[in-house]
Amino acid sequence: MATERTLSIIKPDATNRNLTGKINAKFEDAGLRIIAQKRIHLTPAQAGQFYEVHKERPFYSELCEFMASAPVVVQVLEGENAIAKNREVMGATNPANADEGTIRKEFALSVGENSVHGSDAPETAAQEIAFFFSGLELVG
Ligand code: RTP
Ligand code: MG
Repeated sequence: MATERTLSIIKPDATNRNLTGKINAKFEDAGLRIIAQKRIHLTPAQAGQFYEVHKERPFYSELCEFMASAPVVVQVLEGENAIAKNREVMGATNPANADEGTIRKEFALSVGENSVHGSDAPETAAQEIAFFFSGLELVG
């Protein structure tokens, strides 16, 4: 098994409800190490750039507006199979379909306001990490 890094975002619905610590505990309990973390308030344009791959999807403008509506916590998680493991801990995109014990089952409000983002593949993880962090900020 390979040690991987993945980009995680604690979204506005979760920072608004002071859930950062509870969400981080789930990552750490699953063996994911938080090797970089910062709280930022995205502009709609920055959110749009981050989610560029979704720009043709019907929910794109709603998603960008939501991601810029309040601060987010961006972080890099490291561990064995970190990308898949993080997605397992997050649960399904729509909380109605998420398994018991997952972040989205416990905390998400809706398919849009679903508390967390996680990269979906090694290439996107590398791009998304570089979007928010310099190499010096990653302390493994
Ligand atoms: P993420 O990228 O945030 O980790 O989530 P994901 O892979 O599970 O979902 P994805 O299909 O990549 O969608 C990105 C985010 O867009 C919002 N969304 N809204 N209203 C809708 O039908 C809808 N579908 C997706 C969610 O916030 C989702 O996480
Ligand atoms: Mg995705």
